[in-house]
Amino acid sequence: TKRLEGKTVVITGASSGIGRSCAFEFARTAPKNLKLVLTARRVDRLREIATQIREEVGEGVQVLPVELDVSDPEAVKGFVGKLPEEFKAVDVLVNNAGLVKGMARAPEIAEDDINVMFKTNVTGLINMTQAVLPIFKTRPEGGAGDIINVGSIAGREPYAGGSIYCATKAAVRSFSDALRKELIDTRIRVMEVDPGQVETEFSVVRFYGDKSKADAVYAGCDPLTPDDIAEVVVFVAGRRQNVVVADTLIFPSHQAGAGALHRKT
Ligand code: NDP
Ligand code: 8X3
Repeated sequence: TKRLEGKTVVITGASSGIGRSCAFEFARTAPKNLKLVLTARRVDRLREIATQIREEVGEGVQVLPVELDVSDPEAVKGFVGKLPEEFKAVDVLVNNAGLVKGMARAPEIAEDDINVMFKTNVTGLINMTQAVLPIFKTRPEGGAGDIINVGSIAGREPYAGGSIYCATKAAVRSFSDALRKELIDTRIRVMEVDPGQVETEFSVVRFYGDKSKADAVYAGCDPLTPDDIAEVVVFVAGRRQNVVVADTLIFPSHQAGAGALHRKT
């Protein structure tokens, strides 16, 4: 869509899965004039993605890979200041970086896992939002720009073995809903995209690198692909400025809730 032309889009967690797909989908949708700031900890991967995007859509999209750990508050505070001048006028922030660790139940949940989930999925997302909002607020009518937060079905329907992850995604939901109210007198849009089951590195990370445990999550299922979610993210960003797709929930056809999965045997 032409509406995205000329925009500067920042994506967190762009090195894999949904964030990576969002980078490609924005580039495909606005191949003539777009600036993409791709962030994650694995900057080598971001560089490869930048090359692949250039090969696919050409030079009309400027891609800047930036190493950023969203769970590091100082790094996030410094992020906007360090952006090259031509990438500073951020229009869209996709808060996608996030992770789950383990399936442990209380009182067996490892402190490190609790902390990393909260400081990435919640504090990281809040800090990124606070880093970018001052740019949005410089624009007319109280400000303009898009915050797109990747939540989860897990934030709406908590499940046993996911208490911390679910709590982090419920926090994303509360923060998004409160922020939308705080910004009601602006043109800043706060939009939440909540996926169900998507096959990415998510489960490999959950099971500490155990690929066979990760594969078992999707056995007998036909999960969403990260591109499916990226299409929704780019769709919401591409609506007319007065249209706020505040909330979305996306399942594959065999899913109807966090624990409601039909498996083919
Ligand atoms: P992936 O594991 O494939 O991707 C996660 C991304 O987050 C990676 O690019 C990773 O980059 C990044 N990330 C993790 N920690 C940090 C950090 N501290 N700082 C910066 N980036 C970080 O999983 P998904 O694509 O599935 O996950 C993306 C989002 O989607 C998450 O918020 C997840 O909770 C959510 N989600 C996923 C679902 C699913 O079923 N897959 C369903 C619902 C929601 P790097 O390691 O290079 O830093
Ligand atoms: C990921 C969905 O239900 O596997 O956010 O936790 S779930």
